[in-house]
Amino acid sequence: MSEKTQKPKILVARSIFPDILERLQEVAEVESNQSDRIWEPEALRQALVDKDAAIITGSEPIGEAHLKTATHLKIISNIAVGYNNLDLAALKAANILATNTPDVLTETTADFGFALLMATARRVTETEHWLRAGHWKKFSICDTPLAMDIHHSNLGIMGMGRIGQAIAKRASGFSMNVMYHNRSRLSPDLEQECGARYVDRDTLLKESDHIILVMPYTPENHHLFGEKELSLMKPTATLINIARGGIVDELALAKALKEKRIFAAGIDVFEGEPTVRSELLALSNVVLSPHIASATEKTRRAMIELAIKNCLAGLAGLAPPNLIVY
Ligand code: 8YV
Repeated sequence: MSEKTQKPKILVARSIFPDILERLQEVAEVESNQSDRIWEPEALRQALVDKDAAIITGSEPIGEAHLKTATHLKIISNIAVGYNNLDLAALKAANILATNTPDVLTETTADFGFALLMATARRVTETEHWLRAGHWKKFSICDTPLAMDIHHSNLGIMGMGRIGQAIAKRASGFSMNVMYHNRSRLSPDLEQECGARYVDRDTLLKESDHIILVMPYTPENHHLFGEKELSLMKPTATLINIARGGIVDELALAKALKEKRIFAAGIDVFEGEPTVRSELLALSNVVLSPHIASATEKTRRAMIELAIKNCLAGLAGLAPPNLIVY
């Protein structure tokens, strides 16, 4: 705490809506980053030295090196549901709480997953580029870029948490046959509610017409989708990733797309984001988006509000609503 003001010192690592920042400034001494500059690890370490709390995003990795000099730090509040940017063992060792922002982004993220799936399978962006490039000279029944169907197709959901379940519910409106794979199986009631059946991973890979990745990124599933997994997919299948870039071996994916061993991919998250591999940029059968699955104003506001609520609760010695248990 700052002795002069008795207000807690909080780092807000990325730009947030000015009205929300102003409200936070009434109760805290805030170091903000409204210019959204990218943090070098050392600059982030220094910024944390005198802070009681930090509100960060998935783009700010926090590890032991940041924490050893952050002697006042009580809580790290992530503006994200995913928290693979946090070294939980280091946080635990330093007795620092961590929180995330689940629920408020579930439906928005599921909407986008579906949008990306549809854009990819129906070649929405690719055909728009084709039109803009002046290739549309005549109407043609079969000499037009032809797509893959969504309705009555097999959807495979990898990761059946809140977002996976929300995607499954949307799929029933398209009469899709939904299968899922997850660390643990849902209860029979929940499976019925989602209209989804549990299958092993290879069955999902082999039988799906569209696969969507929505599982958390952990060291165990790093490059889980590589050469071997892609080779099990149908040549007509699409792969959609709204989880984390590191789950897919991007070079293997680019090769499979180039050689038309799978039909297309829709990718919202990248291993080295915001840098996107030239191998992916060069392809037309991939829809690329800049990590925007949760990016509606309403949802981003809700995520920031929740991150602040978590942060202030932790600072007040109360249990934050979205404490990450480790
Ligand atoms: C975040 C996300 O906006 O919540 C997540 O895990 O991937 C996105 O909704 C992004 O990670 C910024 O923190």
